[in-house]
Amino acid sequence: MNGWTVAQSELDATRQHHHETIFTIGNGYLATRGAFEEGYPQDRRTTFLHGVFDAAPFVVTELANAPDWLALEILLNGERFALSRGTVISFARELDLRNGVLTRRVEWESPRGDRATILVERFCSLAAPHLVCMRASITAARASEIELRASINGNPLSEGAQGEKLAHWEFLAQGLSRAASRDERDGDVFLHTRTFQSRIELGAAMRVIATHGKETAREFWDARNAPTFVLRANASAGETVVVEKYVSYFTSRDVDAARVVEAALQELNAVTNWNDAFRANAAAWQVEWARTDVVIEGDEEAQLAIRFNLFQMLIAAPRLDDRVNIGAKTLSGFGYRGHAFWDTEIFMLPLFIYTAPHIAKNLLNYRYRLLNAARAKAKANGFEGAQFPWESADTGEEVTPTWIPSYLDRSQLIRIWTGDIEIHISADIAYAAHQYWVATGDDEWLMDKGAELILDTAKFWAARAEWNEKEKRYEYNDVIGPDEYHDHVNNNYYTNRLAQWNLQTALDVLEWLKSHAPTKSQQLVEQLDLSPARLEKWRDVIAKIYLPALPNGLLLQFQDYLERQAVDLAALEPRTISVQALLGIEGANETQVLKQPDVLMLMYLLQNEFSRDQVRLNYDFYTPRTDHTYGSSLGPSIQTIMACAVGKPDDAYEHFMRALRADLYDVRGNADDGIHAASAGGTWQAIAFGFGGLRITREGWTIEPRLPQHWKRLAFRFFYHGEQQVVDIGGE
Ligand code: IFM
Repeated sequence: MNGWTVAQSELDATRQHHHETIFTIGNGYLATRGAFEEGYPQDRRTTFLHGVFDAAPFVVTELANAPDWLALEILLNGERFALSRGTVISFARELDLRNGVLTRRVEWESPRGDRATILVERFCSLAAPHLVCMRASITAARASEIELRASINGNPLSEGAQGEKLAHWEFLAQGLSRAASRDERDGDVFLHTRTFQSRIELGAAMRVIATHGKETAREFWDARNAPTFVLRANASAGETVVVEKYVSYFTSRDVDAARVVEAALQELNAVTNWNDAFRANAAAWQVEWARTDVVIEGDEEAQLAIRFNLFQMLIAAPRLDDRVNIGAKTLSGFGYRGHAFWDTEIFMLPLFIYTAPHIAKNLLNYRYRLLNAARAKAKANGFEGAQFPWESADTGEEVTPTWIPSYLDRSQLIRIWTGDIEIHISADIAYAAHQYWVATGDDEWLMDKGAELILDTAKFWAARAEWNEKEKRYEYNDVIGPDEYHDHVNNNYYTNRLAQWNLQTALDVLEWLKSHAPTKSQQLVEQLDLSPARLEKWRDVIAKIYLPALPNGLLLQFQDYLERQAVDLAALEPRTISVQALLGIEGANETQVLKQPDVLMLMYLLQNEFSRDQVRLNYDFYTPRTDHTYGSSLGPSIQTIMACAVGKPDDAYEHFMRALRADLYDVRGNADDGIHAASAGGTWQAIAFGFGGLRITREGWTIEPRLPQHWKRLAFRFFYHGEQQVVDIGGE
């Protein structure tokens, strides 16, 4: 095991969709699932481009599955290669995390008995993000005619939760463009297409070159919406025919709509050969890993798995675009339709804040750009300020489906409440903006954007607070906290405390602005109407917000949590489904079982405010009440950090491995839908803030290592105020 290679050694059709997810490759502009080039029954072949959304039933909008660059048919003496036909003599697939290259080697015998070894490599260039590259090498056992049909399929379908298909692309044009300097037969092809509702235009261009083997014929098939190059070669026994396929994408999000095809064709002109394209890609990856890699010695599984999770984050991270976010399933599947949640700010963003602040800034700018939509949401609900949507896509309006068909019975609709009442996301975003500032010292960003975001979310919280005259306190009632097993609850501790934090931080930031950027401060005071009376109201809410807790320091999940029914989770074992699936939505709601423990989550976010004893008390209380294995995939990484904080390294390791394995081993049985991005991002936090015991303040940083016993070394890097810091625990 070299710690960098995710490998599959057998074809397993029952795990097809899971494998497609984990063999996703990408470059932060686009990503492609690990479907086979030649196709396979029921495959979910997708390429998603950041920001390319289109309207869809129920889910409002979804990432439109983009024209498919994988399409490659291979014919051996006229017989079409397919893993579902003939005999698969051997099969091996490897994803090299160091450089994002996915390789598949298959020995195949056709139904008529011809044999060939087929090797296909592909990558999405990190150096040239509009470019994707593929190389197929075919070695036939006897003298054979080998034919390759390389296409761009302009009509890929999206797939709904129950397999229903949806088309997003309207064909505009296609053709052959002949590059004057090259052989007459060698033109590039292009496809021009447009999404139906969002009217995003896309130009894709393809170049196909045979680099080894004698090409005997080459044709352009002008099949509508599937422009295809066909290459034929006669190969002697054991001779390898090599064909390279390069595809580039540009959309009207990147360049003027009139230029998408031209830009895609130009991109291809920059390609010289496979080795150069590969080298540039590998060099770009080296830069990424120099910032992001985590070294774990003494635990091969954890070493590979942490890199896999980081890789998934790196291929989803928008490096060049601050108008997009990372969906809860990255760009790796249909799950959640590309929508972004609080998963970004609380689970993924810290990784970028500390290892690639420029990416963190892009992600935060996305929220800043969509402040007006958040203001509109607040206003529509009768509040002032900015209320961010629970699910967000391209416009910043709320895109949480209100009703969705039941998984069990499609004729029944289920009401989804999160878009209406899971309001903590506004404070989560403010928290992330502040965290970015603390870690980077990027005062300019705070002045230009962050302050406005923190102040306007505070305005929302003050407006949303309900005064309870009888109790003489402010409350947030009828909400859903991070723990979604309980909805329509009153005074969720996490929500109330983070709202209070948001209000206090807004006051602090305003003070800071007054002394560091008085003009900006004055401008924001006027623009957001931050009158003395309004600020007084903020102080009043801060002082009188209800934070349900017991005198001994136990923080209450929500107001009447202790009146819910206690459940002995051990008594429900063995089980392979969540408590909610077992007891039903209503049933789980009536119990104390948590999908994830908000209180511990909050203690992590505001860690300087709680004593170790209080953390331990809450940890011991909530841990046995949490559905760790089948509940929220977001929980385990944070649970790791809290287990480290209370000195339980064995528990910490168990939760950490649960997070690390979420997708690699499909722990929850839903990795088919895409990567659990929050879990993947959270694993870095578990390393840094859990096992590393890293603590960051505006004054500096400290570490308090708490490694699992069998780990011999843990090393990682992070940026603090622009300087890269190295943590190497147990190293020389
Ligand atoms: O944001 C999460 C939420 O906390 C639990 N349900 C899934 C969402 C997307 O990952």
